[in-house]
Amino acid sequence: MKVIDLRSDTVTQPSPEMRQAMFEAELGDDVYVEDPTVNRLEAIAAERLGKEAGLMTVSGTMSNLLALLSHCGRGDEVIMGDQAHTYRYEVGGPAALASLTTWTVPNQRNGTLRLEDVAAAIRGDDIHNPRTRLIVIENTHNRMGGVVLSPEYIDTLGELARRHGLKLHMDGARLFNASVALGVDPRVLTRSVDSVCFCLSKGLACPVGSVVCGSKDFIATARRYRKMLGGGWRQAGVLAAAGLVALDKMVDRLADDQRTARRLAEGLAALPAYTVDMECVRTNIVMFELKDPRLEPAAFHAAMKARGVLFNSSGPRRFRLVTHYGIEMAHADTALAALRDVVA
Ligand code: TLP
Repeated sequence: MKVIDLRSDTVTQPSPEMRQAMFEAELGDDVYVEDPTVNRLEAIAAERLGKEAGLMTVSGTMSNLLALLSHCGRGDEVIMGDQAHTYRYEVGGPAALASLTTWTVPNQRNGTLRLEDVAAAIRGDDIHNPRTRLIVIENTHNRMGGVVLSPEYIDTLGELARRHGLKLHMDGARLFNASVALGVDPRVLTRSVDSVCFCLSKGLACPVGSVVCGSKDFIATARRYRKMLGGGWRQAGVLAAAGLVALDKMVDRLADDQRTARRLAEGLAALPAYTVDMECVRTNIVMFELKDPRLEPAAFHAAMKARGVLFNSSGPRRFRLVTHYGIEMAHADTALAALRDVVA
């Protein structure tokens, strides 16, 4: 039985071209900043996002942590969404490793933070308060279902941050999914942020890696913190080589993942056992609820697994499907047939 793995776009396997590039990669010691393949990837990534410099890291989690460490000092406060990956899924790193306090404001259905909520969360100049330093946004927004923040919204938030002397970081783990969905250059989405990271190992299908970008000074600081965290990784060009192929060949195909996700969402919406918020289906993520009260979520999940369809849960009766390189339309149709079958 062919397993249709919709748990995440992190499960993607590198393309044959990536494997070949990894095999042939020119290497050096990246702690000495001498790996030519890593250096090339960092320069190209920074250029694609309109920033001065880039730094390749192990993961999205590490890139976000480096951004928090580099923008903030011990005891400072960061404003982020209550559904942000940095708040929910990064193992408490901001508190445990960066000594930061977090003020969460509610993520709206479209992934935004309301400007008035952010403004109200900024601390006044009072000796009792921690200093607010940073705002974090996420684009696309994972828990809100892969929704996309618009350039206009990001620009307005950027102005608000600057007015209050704050920095703005974008967790752009799936930034290219956002730029493809909007049909805009990624720079349009990053022009108002001080730093941004994106993942190589999600829709771009690399085996490992993320790149964080920002000013030269910011990256110099992040590079020191990366070393401190044990992330100085020597001949990392074997991984960066896949990243170079990804930036060249894997960005445009993200539109296919969007179409496959749409097909899944429309198929689910047509079945009375499920609900899907179609307005939130914008990229490669589909969130749906199991409405049928006869089925226990655990039994439903197990029945789908037995039919070879894997996905993660995202709430008591809420589930997430993620499309990616390796998931074709035919797989979506097979998954839909199974979803129909288990509630028949
Ligand atoms: N997300 C993973 C899980 O951790 C939930 C997934 O399967 O979606 N930012 C965002 C918006 C993410 O979705 C993720 C990974 C990260 C950061 C962290 O990236 P990694 O896994 O490389 O540390």
